[in-house]
Amino acid sequence: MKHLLKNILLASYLVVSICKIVSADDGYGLWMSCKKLDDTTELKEYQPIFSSIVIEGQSETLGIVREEIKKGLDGLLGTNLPVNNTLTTGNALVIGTLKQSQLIQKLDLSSKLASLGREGFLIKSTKIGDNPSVVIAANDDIGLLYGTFHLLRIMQTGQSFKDIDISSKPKIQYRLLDHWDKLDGTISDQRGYAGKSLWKWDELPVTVDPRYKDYARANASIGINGVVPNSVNADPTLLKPEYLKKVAKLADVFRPYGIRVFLSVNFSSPISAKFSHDGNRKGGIGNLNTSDPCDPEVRQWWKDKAKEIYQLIPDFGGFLVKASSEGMPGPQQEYNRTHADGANMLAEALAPYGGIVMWRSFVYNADVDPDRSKRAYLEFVPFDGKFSPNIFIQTKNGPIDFQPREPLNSLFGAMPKTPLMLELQIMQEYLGHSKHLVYLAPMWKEYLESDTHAKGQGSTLASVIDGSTHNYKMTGIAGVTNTGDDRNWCGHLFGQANWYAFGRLAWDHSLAAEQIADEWIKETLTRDANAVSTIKSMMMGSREACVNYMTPLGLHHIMQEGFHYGPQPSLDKSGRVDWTSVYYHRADANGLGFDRSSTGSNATSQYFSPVREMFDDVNKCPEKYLLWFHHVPWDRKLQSGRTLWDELCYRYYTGVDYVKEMELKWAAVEKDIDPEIYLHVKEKLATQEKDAAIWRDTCVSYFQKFSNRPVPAYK
Ligand code: GCV
Repeated sequence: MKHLLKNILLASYLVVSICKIVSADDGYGLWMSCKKLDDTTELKEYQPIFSSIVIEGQSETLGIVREEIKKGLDGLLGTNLPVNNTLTTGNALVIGTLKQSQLIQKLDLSSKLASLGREGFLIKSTKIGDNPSVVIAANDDIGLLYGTFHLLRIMQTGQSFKDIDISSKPKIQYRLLDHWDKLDGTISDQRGYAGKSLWKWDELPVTVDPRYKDYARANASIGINGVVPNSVNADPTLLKPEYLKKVAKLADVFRPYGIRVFLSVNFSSPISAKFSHDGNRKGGIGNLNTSDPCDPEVRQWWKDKAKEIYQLIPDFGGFLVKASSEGMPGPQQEYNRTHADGANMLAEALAPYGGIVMWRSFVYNADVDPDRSKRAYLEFVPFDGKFSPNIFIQTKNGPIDFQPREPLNSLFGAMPKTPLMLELQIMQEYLGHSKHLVYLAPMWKEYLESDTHAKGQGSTLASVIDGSTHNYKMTGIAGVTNTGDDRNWCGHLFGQANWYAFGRLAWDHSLAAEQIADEWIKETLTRDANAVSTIKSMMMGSREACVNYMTPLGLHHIMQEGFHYGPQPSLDKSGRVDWTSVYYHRADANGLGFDRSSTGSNATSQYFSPVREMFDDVNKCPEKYLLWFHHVPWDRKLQSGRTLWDELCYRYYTGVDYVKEMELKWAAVEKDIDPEIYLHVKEKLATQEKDAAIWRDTCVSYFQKFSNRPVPAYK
């Protein structure tokens, strides 16, 4: 009897465990799992509208549209909908282009579609005959794919189709993900926070990992249309014929999803390997003894290479270049040539095929200018108008390097004749890697809405990069990706929200960070209204909390050298000052902060008036940038009424408190979250709390040595 009872207990334990395993969510499905809607009101509205799907026409992309809409609708509605080529029943969802669909042609949509370009779409409730229907219409199949994903988003987020009439097209033309992946599968400078690279170069082109398709699908669902698969610290090997065949295979997988492949290239590629002297950073795979951009043989080498690439990849996008930066070769030191000389040479090679160059402005040089933040402006602004029309200058949001908070990079607005492409970082290199929950959309919105005043009030960053301020002929945005081969793609489940938000903002920078969070939570985690609002409240303040427990009030770059995770406000072991924390925070007995005003490095002069005067004046400078632009006395009174020292401590403490609140909020939504995801995030939050406290305690005790004041009590 005892034995029997034991067996029954064991059997029930196994059943429960298996059920848990089956129902558990490992995060692989991202925001696209389209689980059955459990809200009966929504089902009641949606089910009768969609009794069949009609798609006229044939193409690889339309095949994907068929696959996605069927899988999505069946998943959400719990149906098994027919997908037809013609209308047979009433109440259909009709998907088609003007070119291929007779049903769409009859609907008088041509004038609306005329303004939507190749990638835009419309979703509209209408009548076909006497039957109420919904249509997705576009000028091109890729527009239909974007429209399909948007329709599923509408349903996943529980919006109504009553009188729906949506027209959407991207505000920015090139919307890219940049990988920092190396050919050996690691990520440049140990930035692999979500495992190794997705690309298995040794298996390609013979074996094509099915995950490439899932990656393309996820990107297409948020409107990404280009991928740079390799690091800007580019290994020239990728330009060898055998590697280009591998790249071509990736391009074949991505193409029907509307995604083009671009490559990071090493400026010294044309040089023979025997002349290279710093491993892959210095080149080369060619047979020349120079990569001087003014040398006719070098120019020909790039033209031949471009021709070879386009024979394999007819829609190849172009080159991304990190030149004369952090040890990467370039036109300057080696050949005494300019950025324009270098970029124009590559642009000339790509132009016949419609390719572009994304030349990065991430440069700094201790020997030339003691304030690193000024360097890009000094090196690039004089060349405005000297770059060929198919060149972008790709520029990081801030003047230093993806810090938790920086003011806007002064280059934006200052190059009216050269399209600037915005480079954001999704990867959280300086914001807790994949260990911290930090929702980045509020930070990106802060930059996008920053007003450069380049052409008067309203010349926001968004209007610079979408081309409206200076009438740029090309527009672009790139995100350094946080994806890797971890099962859940991003290491931290909430890292997915940043990938998602980047794509959504690249498509439409006017979307609110809160709306994007709302969508992502409903698509990924739960549709329970209370839980959605709790999780949203965690996400929305998480970036400010991170700023507070790492680098409040305009502090920056006080993390451990190299690894960029924990705090290191003191000198490193070498005792070197340049480019270490001590150089950036400048703490002394009088106060704290880097004087970049007109009494200091005068970086403020690089901004347009009245931003320049605002940053320059310690009384007017927004406190979030205070220590970025000013060296401020410890006893100076801030807006809160507290002194600088007290406010600094206050911020460090409230930052950590926010993480504790997130833990409580997460515990409160446990019942609404998949158990595997719940535990995963719970553990990450515990690590975040511990490490945020290390930031606080290390920085407060370090700065206290200079302020020589007690740490105030806040509780
Ligand atoms: C790929 C920072 C990062 C480097 C990165 C560099 C860049 O310095 O720490 O890992 O190099 O930016 O953007 O080129």
